[in-house]
Amino acid sequence: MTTTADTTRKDPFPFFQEHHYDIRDMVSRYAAEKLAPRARMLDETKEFPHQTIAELKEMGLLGVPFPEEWGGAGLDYLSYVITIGELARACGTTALTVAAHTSLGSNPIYVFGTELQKEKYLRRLASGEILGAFALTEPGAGSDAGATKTTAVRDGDEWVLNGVKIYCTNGTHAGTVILTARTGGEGGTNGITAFIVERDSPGIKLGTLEDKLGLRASDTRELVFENVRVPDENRLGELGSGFKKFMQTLDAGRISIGAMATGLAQGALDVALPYAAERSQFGRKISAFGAIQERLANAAMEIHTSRLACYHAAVLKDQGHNVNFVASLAKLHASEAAMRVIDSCLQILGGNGFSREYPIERMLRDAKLCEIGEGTSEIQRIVIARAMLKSLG
Ligand code: COS
Repeated sequence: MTTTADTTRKDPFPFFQEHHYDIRDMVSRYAAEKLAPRARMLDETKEFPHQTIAELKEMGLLGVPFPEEWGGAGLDYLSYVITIGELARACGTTALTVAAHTSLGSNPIYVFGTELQKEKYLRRLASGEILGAFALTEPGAGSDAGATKTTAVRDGDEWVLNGVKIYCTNGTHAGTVILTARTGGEGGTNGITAFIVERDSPGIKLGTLEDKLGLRASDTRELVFENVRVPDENRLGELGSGFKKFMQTLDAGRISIGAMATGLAQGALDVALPYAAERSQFGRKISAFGAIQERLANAAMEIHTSRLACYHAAVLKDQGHNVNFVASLAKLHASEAAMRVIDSCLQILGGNGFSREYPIERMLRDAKLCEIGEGTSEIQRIVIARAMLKSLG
């Protein structure tokens, strides 16, 4: 079957270096051969993809943007964003699992961690020995991330954590959880500190495992912290700096959610394009109808602009720029475009698109998360508008 995978692989990007083409080809091939055939089963059984994670570990894809000295692949953020896009093209669950592990569960330790924390945790995370999770959201602190109620109270050389975190991706299977807790003050974001907690620490209880619309085999878990003791050496950064560290982490993470949305949209077009070229109605291939051509062209345009926005943000991040504004732009555009593209591709297939025999209905369900996770579209618009207003001085 001819797919747009072949077309895009030939497309050169002016800012790609050889290793970007290499990783794109490697992940794309792996995703088409191994992930695509498993994706429906994962969606139906909701079974966490342990086998896939083991394979990704072997391929060095669980620590793409981290230096080799810390167990990573020694590549850049653009390589990581390319990886997430190609994984999502075949399996959204796998892409989200890797994204949460890498940019949320591991990157804060790489960026903000002490040498000891990197030695103890980053090496194992980046090599894929353990998975990482990130716990920010609470029942009363969703978009309003600063409303964190989880507390950390100092007791000698330790901190005692109490609280409830929800929607922790990889929460069940992670080796470490990076979380925020209130360490002082009655409110406000300056009383929040970040900690690295070992997932099997006494006092961590597994709460609800979410049953979701999409990304059904991705592990989304409530974690309950009851008098969990964490050594002060596991505090990630200065006291009171946790909110800002998490915001910076999300700035980078949002690029990968944009890439995931783009990959899902590409995955839908990969199915709809050859379908339109092969399917006949009224004595003609449906690709001969203007209505179908318009859908195909719009899908290609939206995917192209989404991909460029995500790659642009990733390159700026690799160059050391603040990506707050461009990451939100990329995520917002790519996630909303993905919903339009996948819906349109589903429409091209008509009844077949609505059927579970084809993967597009799953991609539509999976893509919805990209408009919500790591900050809703409403939050992205707040971030973008505030950045523009701030630039006025
Ligand atoms: N990088 C560094 N610092 C940041 C920052 C960023 N991206 N965003 C905000 N800050 C700083 C601000 O500069 C401010 O610093 P000062 O106190 O020194 O002035 C502080 O953090 C508080 O910022 P702000 O007043 O903007 O906080 P708000 O409570 O208004 O919240 C939003 C800001 C809405 C952007 C934030 O709550 C958010 O991103 N919410 C969505 C959370 C989310 O994505 N959840 C999904 C989790 S996925 S597991």
